[in-house]
Amino acid sequence: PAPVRTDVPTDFPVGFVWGAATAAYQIEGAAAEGGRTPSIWDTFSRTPGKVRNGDTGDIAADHYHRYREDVALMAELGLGAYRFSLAWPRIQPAGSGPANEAGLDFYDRLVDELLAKGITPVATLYHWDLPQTLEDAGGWLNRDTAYRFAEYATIAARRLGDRIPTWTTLNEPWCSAFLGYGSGVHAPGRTSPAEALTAHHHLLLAHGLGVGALRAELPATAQVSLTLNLAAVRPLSTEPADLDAARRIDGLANRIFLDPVFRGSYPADVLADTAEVTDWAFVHDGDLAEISRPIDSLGINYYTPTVVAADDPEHPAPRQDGHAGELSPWPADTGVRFLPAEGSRTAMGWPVDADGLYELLTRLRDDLPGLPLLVTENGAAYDDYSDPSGAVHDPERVAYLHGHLDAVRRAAADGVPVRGYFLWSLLDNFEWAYGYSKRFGMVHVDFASQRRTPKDSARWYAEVIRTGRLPR
Ligand code: PNW
Repeated sequence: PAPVRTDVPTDFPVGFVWGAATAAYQIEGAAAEGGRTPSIWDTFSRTPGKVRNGDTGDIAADHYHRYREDVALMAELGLGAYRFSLAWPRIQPAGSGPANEAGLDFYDRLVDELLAKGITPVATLYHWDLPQTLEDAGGWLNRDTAYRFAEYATIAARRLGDRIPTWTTLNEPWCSAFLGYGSGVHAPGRTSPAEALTAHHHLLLAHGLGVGALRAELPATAQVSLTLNLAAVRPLSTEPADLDAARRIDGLANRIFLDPVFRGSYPADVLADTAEVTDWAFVHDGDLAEISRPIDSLGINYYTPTVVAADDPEHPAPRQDGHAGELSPWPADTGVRFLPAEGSRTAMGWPVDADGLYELLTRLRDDLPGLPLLVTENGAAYDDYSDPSGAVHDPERVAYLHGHLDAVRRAAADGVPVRGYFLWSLLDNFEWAYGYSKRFGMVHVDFASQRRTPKDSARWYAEVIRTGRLPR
């Protein structure tokens, strides 16, 4: 390869972190090894009809046994950082009480392997795999789960905190609350708007208590963060009714998280919009002070924008968002129609629209001045194809990444303090309710042989990392 010139500026800010992301249940496998107990996703994936083809994470990408090979792959691609999640049921199998040394040992080995290759570990404490024992006690409807989470955070930080510089409490609590308790397409598969809001608040409480627990254990230099899948909400038109639809969804998707975490209060309009669903009595005195403990950065996951319009009274929308047959995840009758953005679709059916990422980043620059941002997930599912030589081609993923990295570059140039980018995902993996039918990896996994093959997108990304530039 041509030597990289260091005398000319790159496209991205100095010190920009180039990474890739995964999550424990989606890649580890070894579901019954090393003292791990079942999580709500083991239970859910075993419930007929919940996951496509009856797929489970029992084996997944077998990362638990192949982590050395996977870290070697990351090093070959030149990754500066690796975002992964810790499995609570590995580290604290009963969901409370004693730590499981064998579980901690696995992450110990993984972290040491990363550090030996010069890759910075970025750990997420909770990427949806709640110990089933805690679900049996009420799961996220039980306030006590938030306190159990803080205990688990303490255990993890005590053992790994000397070597992991960046910690994230929760990944996408919107999905845990509203897909887990609203539409029911994620574990634990419940369908109650009131429960979704209860779970939402207890997840935020867990975040706040978790931040406190982490700060008490970690060195002062450690970074503590939260990852949200904020919606890039775009009204269909500037008609007042469409703008109001956008306000409602912005409230239920974004401000319902950002206001408590960064301002210490729930938005008044969201409380009003959900008044028929709940009286919010689950919010106790002192909770918002806990939830709004300062954090060092915000992680955002972005895939596609959310285009909304006022419901048409002539043609009222059913309680659905275009996901045929699914209940709405929204916790109130929103009176909103969800429309697809223009543009091509990924294999998930999600429209490709990189401007949404630019819009989201600049909005956060304006609303939360000075807060460092990380794109903790961005990427796309596509069917890839291999040629007779065994090479795996994924031109649509390359185009998707190019467009979205350009949006990050533009945002940084326009003053957004965006400090890094984590591609979702390093490996093809268990895509939740879609099982193994959707491939998000830049590295192909043959789930029969567990053979890894970097796709064209991986080579493309490695070159972007090496040069700090997008190809012209
Ligand atoms: C995120 N939605 O999930 C997760 O953090 C990853 O684990 C996942 O593999 C990735 O995005 C791709 O799906 C989401 O329906 C799942 O709005 C569903 C939604 C959003 C994010």
